Amino acid sequence: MTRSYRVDDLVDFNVYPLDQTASPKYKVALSHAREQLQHDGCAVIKNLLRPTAVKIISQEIIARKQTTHFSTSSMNPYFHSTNNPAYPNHHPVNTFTERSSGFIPGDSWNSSLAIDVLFRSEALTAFIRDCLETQSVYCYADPLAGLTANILDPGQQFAWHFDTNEFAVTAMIDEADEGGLFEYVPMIRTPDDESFERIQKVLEDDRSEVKTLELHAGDLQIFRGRHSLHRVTRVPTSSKPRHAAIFAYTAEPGVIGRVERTRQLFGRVLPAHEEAEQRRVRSDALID
Ligand SMILES: O=C(O)CCC(=O)C(=O)O
Ligand SMILES: [Fe+2]
Repeated sequence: MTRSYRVDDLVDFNVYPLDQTASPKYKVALSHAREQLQHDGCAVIKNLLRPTAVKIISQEIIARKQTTHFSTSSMNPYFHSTNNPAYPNHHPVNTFTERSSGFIPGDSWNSSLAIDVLFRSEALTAFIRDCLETQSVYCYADPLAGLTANILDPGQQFAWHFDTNEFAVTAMIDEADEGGLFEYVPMIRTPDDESFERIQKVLEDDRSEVKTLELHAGDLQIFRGRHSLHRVTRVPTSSKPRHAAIFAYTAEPGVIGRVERTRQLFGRVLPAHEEAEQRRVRSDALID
């Protein structure tokens, strides 16, 4: 399928010259993002998308909204919904919160769409690598979870959780009028420390470590979601829906999500998930 858009149709290279890494404007944007990421694992690139790109991607999302998989469930931060007797009751593994939001899956898009052009753009991926100060940034190879739109219809929320993939990039497309806020606790766990006690406090509504992000339509958020607990607060029934494009990246190439989590998020698995389960490619040993 031919591409109908180029990255510079979607990102104004006069403002963010992703193609000119030696330019002063690029360097300013880069150092600002790096500072934010070093500080708390989260950076916002304001108005990265042209207003026309926001409109186009909004239409692409709305046109595929009927393919959203909504799966209301009570889940722990690791996306499990059943009690685990190996852990006590007042423990993150056995603390369950409502998740009612849904995803438009990766196989709803095609390469002619603006959302797909942006996700797979070498210029954007290179900028993200630069921001994260690593060479290891690969588009998440999962055919359903790599490129998604997160949908919160009125009344819905996305519970506290950790991501499977190391980095996520969110392009805010349609904001809620109220609620639908992204909240996070920066770097609450590390590959060697699950931090169950601090996590339990957050799940019990201790707000002392919680940050709320200002994210508006056209902004891009770069986020280390594997180590920072995060959620999207409820969109009230009086609000319009919240739609965000989610670009998932991994530190290793070829990573595919687990069968159980895929079934829960998307209601189905593809042969690629079954195969990957046999030969798991993972970059850490965190519980999930
Ligand atoms: O919609 C968002 O802002 C973030 C969603 C999220 O945390 C996720 O998709 O894992
Ligand atoms: Fe997440």
